[in-house]
Amino acid sequence: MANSDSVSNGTASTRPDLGDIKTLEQFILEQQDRFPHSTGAFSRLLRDISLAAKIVNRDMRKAGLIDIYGSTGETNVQGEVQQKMDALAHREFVLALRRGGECCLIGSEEHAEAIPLDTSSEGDGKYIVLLDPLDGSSNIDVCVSVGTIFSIYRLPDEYDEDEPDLDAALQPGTEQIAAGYVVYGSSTMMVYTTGNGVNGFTLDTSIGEFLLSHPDLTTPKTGRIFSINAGYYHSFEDGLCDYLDWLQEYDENDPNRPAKTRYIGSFVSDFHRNLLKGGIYMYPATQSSPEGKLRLMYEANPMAWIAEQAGGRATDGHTRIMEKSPTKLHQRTPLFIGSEDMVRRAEAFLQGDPDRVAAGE
Ligand code: FDP
Repeated sequence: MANSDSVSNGTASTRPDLGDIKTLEQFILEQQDRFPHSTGAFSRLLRDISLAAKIVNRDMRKAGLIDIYGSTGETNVQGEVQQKMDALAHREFVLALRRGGECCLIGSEEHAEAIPLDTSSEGDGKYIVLLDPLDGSSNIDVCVSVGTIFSIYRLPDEYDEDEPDLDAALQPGTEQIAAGYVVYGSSTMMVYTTGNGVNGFTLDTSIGEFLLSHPDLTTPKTGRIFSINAGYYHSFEDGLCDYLDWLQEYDENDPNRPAKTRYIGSFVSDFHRNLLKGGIYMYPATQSSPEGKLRLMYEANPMAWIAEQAGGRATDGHTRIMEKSPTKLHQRTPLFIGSEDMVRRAEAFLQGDPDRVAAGE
């Protein structure tokens, strides 16, 4: 965005005028115009998602003032304590998608089964949305950034949109038609891809619009940041411990070592920072989470596609994330995601062949 707010003497001095800004909605419509037979249904679906994100953002900004901190006293399908904001965010996204009518099936971290939506009145109901309504929610009560992750699939032809079953949602990540996230941080940003690059939009709360602020986002090929919960070090496999040791070694020929640890414990926020600055986020198998902790369908797949579209890489250490065949909605996977060279090197260590990637290249 040309002429965006510049900061001088500690104050925002210029504001973009109308000629410089592009709203998310305008951007989506421009993209839609590229497809002559488009019905607009997909554009409306993205609008519904962005509307829910704005409402979640509004509620979250008031979290300390109204009674939405803390847990609901329930556990979700994964056995994790459900926060009030988890439940609220889930409800807002389901409501927005139900009202919009373009989505026939929702899979949410906060619901054991996929949720079929009545598509008889509004919209075409041709889309499936999988989402983590509020990722990193254990951080909410302490004012740390959290996020929403979403992944969109088309309902395969063999399914009826009036009675879609869960199997319709069990598609590999390569079948996604859009993927994105919203980070509710120092500012609120929505980042998404439809397979044609990655674009980021910052919420201007004064006008209630997401504005294009990060067009054609790309991630550095390598970086200096690694994000992992090192508290589990003793339960990591040897190859991973070796990689972590390697990252922390000093090498006069490698400006990226020793690397820096940055771990918020909020996947969206850790991913977003690494995407912009260059780095790797890792959540491997551990003793307590032998299949990894993150969910394949609504955490790993959408972020994997964004990473790849930005020039990065995402694997479980052996297999490309987007090629994994899902067998259940809440399936977990180990995840190594971020700058291409860093993920490749992690894979080389995990596969017992660290010299495959030459040091310092
Ligand atoms: P949370 O449980 O707070 O929702 O996806 C789950 C997640 O957070 C990620 O956002 C985060 O990176 C990870 O779990 C943190 O797990 P650890 O506390 O085990 O590090």
